[in-house]
Amino acid sequence: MKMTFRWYGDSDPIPLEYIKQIPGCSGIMVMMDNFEAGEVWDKDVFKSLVEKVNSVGLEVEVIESINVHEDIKMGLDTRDKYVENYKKSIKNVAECGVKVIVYNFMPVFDWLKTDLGKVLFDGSNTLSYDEKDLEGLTPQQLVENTLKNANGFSLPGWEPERLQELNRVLEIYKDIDESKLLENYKYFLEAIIPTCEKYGIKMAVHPDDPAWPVFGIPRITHTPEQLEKIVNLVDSPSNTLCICTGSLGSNPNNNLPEIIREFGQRDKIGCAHVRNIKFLGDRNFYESAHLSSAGSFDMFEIMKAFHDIDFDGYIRPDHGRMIWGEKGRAGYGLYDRALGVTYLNGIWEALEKLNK
Ligand code: DNO
Repeated sequence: MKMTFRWYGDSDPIPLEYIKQIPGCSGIMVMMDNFEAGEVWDKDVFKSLVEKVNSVGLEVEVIESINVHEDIKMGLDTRDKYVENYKKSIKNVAECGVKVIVYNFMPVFDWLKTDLGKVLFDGSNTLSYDEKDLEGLTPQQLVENTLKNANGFSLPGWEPERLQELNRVLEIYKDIDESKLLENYKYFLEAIIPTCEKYGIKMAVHPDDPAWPVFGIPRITHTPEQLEKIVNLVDSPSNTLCICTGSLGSNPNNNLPEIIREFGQRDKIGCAHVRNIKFLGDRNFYESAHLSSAGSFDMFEIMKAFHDIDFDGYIRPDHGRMIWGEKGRAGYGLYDRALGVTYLNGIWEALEKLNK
C-alpha cells in the first residue's frame, strides 16, 4: 500500500514541504479546482502542478477532482461532448503519471454533512451529520448553510458552478430513478473505460456519503449489492472502487472488513479513504479521530482486511478534526490528518511484522 495525503493545489494553505515531513507519506491525492466539471484538464497546467509536487519529493499518482458533468449523470443529449472531454482529461493526466482517478456518480451533491464545525468534548471540532437537522430544510438552504460555514474555503463537491443550476437539475432528477441512473452510469463507463485501459488508469468510484439517498434524489453507490452492480457494469481492471470507510460505514449494516475482502480479492479496489466515525444515534454521527476507541469502527480490523488482500493501491487518511487551534478547510487541516497517517502506518507496520 502507498500512504498519501490529500492536497488542494495552490489554494491549499498547507505547504507541500509540511506534507513531506509526515513520516511514511509517498505522495498526494490531488484536488485541483482549476477546471469545471465537463472541461478538459489542460495538460500543461496539470503538468506544472505535478512538477511542483515532485520537486519536494512527493508523487502525484491519484487525482480526485475530475468531476463527472451533471448532464452525463442525467443522461441528457448534451452528454457526449462532456464524455469526450473526460476521455481527453484521462489521457492528459495519465501522461503526467497519474494511475488512479477517484470520482463519484452522486447526483447533485457529493458528500453531505449538516455541521462543518461540531465542537467535541475535547475542544476540537469536526464535521457531523444528523438527519434530524435536514428536516424542513430545502436542498437550496442546505447549500447556503454549507457554503456560509466553509470559512471562505472551496469545498470538494460544493463547487459554485455545480450548484448554481440546482433548481433546474433537481427538477430533471424527478424523472430519474435508480435504474435510469445506473443506465446512464453504464453509458459513461462503456465510453471511457477503453481509454483508461489504453493509458493504464484505474477509475475508482467514491461511495455515497452518507450511505443513503438524500432529499429523495437517487443514489446508487452505498451498499455491497450496488457496488457489485457497478463493478459489473463494465468488466475491466480499470473499473474499480474507492473504499471510503467513513462514507460506506455511515450505514452500520455495511460490514467494512467484509466489503474490503470481497472486492479486494478481485482487484476491484483502486484506492481507499480510511477514517473513523462515531455514531450518536440512527443517522446521527460525527467524524472522530482515527483511533478505534475514539469512534465506532474497529480500525485494526479495517486495516487488517486491506493487509489480508495484499492491497497495493493508495490509501489516505480522511477528514481530520480541527485541533491545536488550526483553522482551515473543514475536514482538511494538517494536524489531525497527519496523526491519522501515523496511526494507520503504525497498524500496517504491526500487521507486516506479525504476518512475517
Ligand atoms: C470528500 C471526498 C470526496 C471525494 C469525491 C470524489 O471529502 O472524499 O469529495 O473526493 O467524491 O469524486
